[in-house]
Amino acid sequence: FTLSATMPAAIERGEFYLDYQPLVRLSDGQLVGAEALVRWRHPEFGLLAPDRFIGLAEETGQIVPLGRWVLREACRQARLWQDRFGSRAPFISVNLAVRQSRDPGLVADVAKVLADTGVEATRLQLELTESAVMGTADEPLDALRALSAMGVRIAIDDFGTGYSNLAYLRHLPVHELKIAGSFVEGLRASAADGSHVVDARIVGTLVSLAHALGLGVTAEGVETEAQARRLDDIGCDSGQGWYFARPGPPDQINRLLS
Ligand code: G
Ligand code: G
Ligand code: MN
Ligand code: NA
Repeated sequence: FTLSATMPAAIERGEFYLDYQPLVRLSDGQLVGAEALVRWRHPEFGLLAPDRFIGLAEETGQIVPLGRWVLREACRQARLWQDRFGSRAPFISVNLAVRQSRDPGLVADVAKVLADTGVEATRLQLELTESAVMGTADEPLDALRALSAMGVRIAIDDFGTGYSNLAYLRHLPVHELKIAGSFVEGLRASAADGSHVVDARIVGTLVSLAHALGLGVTAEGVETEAQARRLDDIGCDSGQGWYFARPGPPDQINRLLS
């Protein structure tokens, strides 16, 4: 409703901001990346989480200007980390809505933001859902190929919850699979129906699949040390979740790297 109509003005007024959640290499605990997560400090409704407005923004098309703002803001921050930490700087991971992946201006937008902010393309990762990359249209795929050729990393978010065509996945310009937290949860739970055993096997299979395809793999929703250890044992490359850190201001990343 009105929430979406007011988005452009809200961008202008600086009501949106980004939190960053660390992505950690499981073998040695090194912070390697940071996922940017948008929040809206609404003057009337208070602090709004993305699930309150991202879907709405997708429906109305406001996601395109909002996504452009997110990308620019994330890259502005990435440049600060690049200057401050050099080769130890985390790469930045930005979520792209389906509608953005189909926007004809996407590749030019990304190229311009990288040029304007001076961020190396290899320090930017874009997270797309399975439905965004598995679509039948060629345009989004062409865009992903162009981005990949520039050096931008492409990750599939919430992997395992959509409809991935595995034969097709092989030919996609994708670098990373992010395993949905719902599967990772099974690495700690002990459900009476034994579903946790199945989830653990699924995680193992997804990690093997990623590596067979030559892709990196990140587990989301890691909440305990035991989960992190098991994921490392399974061979999962990276983890993200409350066990390492909640999404927070850029300063949290600065502290973790200092
Ligand atoms: O921050 P939180 O854990 O509440 O995020 C909830 C959801 O919102 C996640 O699925 C995340 O992918 C999505 N999200 C967060 N920030 C953005 C963004 O900038 N763009 C898009 N398209 N989705 C986002
Ligand atoms: O893009 P994506 O939907 O994956 O965004 C990550 C979402 O998951 C964010 O809303 C973030 O706050 C949430 N999240 C991050 N870490 C954890 C965690 O360890 N456990 C749970 N339950 N949620 C998490
Ligand atoms: Mn994500
Ligand atoms: Na996700």
